[in-house]
Amino acid sequence: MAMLTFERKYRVRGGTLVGGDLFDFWIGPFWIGFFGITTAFFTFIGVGLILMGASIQGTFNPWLINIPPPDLAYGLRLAPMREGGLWQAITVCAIGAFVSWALRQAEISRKLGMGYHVPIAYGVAVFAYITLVVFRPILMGAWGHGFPYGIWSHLDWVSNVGYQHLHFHYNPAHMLAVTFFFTTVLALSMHGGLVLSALNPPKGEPVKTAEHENTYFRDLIGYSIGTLGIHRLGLFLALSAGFWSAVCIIISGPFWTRGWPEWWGWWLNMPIWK
Ligand code: UQ2
Repeated sequence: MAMLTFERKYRVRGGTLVGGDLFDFWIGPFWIGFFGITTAFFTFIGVGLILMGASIQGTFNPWLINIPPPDLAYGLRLAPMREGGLWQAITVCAIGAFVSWALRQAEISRKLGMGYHVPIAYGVAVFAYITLVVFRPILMGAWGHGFPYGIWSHLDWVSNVGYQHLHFHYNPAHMLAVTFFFTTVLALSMHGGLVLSALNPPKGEPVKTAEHENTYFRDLIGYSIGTLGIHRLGLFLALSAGFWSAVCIIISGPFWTRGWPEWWGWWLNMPIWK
C-alpha cells in the first residue's frame, strides 16, 4: 500500500508500553507493536475455536452457527470443550483480543502525542461486553448466564432474558440506554447531513465552512453547538448508550429478579397517595 508523503513525518519511534523498541516497527501500513502480536494471537485462536464449534454443530451457515455457554449446572467451573468449554475458551480469546486492541490504541496515542480518547471510548464497548459474559454470570453464579455466540441465537437470548422480566422496556436503565442510542443516531445524522451539505454547494460555488454550519443552525433553532462541540456531544451520547446498556443488564437478575413493570411500584407506594 502506498504511503502518503506526509505519513513519513508521523511514523515516529517510541510510545510503547511493553517491549521497548523490539516490536516498534511497521509491516506495510500497519504498526505492529507488542499488542499487535497479542491481538493477532488471540484472534487466530478464537476464530479457530469458533470454526471448531461450527464443525461440531454441523453448520457453517454464518446466520445459524451457535456456540452456547455451559449448562447452569456447571456453575462457575470449567466445562468440557463440547459442553460449553469452547464458549469459555472463546470468551478468554475475545477478551484477550479486545484488551490487546485497546492497549494497542493506547500505545499509538502515546506515539503520536494524542489524548487517550480513542482507547477510552473503545474501552466502554469492551466493558459492556465483559459485563455481559463475565461480571453478570459471576454475580448470578454460573457461566451459563452468558449469552450464546451466534447471530440468531444471541437474539433469542436477548428476547428470553427480556421476557424473564416480563417487559424489559420498564427497566429504567434500559430506558436511558435506548434514549442515548436514539439520540446518538439523531446527532450523527444532523452532523453528517450538515457537513455534507456544506461540502457540496451547487456547481460552480465554493465549498462552505464552519461559519455557514453555525449560521445554518442559528437560523434554524437559534443555537449552534459548534464543530468541536458536536463531536464532544456525539462521544458523550455514544459512551452513555454503552454505559447504561451495561447497567441495565447487570441490575437484571443480580439486583432485581422480578418483572420490571413491578419496579415502578415505588411510585404507586409513595406516601403522598395515602
Ligand atoms: C452544530 C455544529 C455542527 C454540527 C451540528 C450542529 C457548527 C459541524 C449537527 C447542530 C447541533 C445541535 C444544535 C445540538 C443538537 C443536540 C442534540 C442533543 C441532538 O451546531 O456546529 O458542526 O454538526
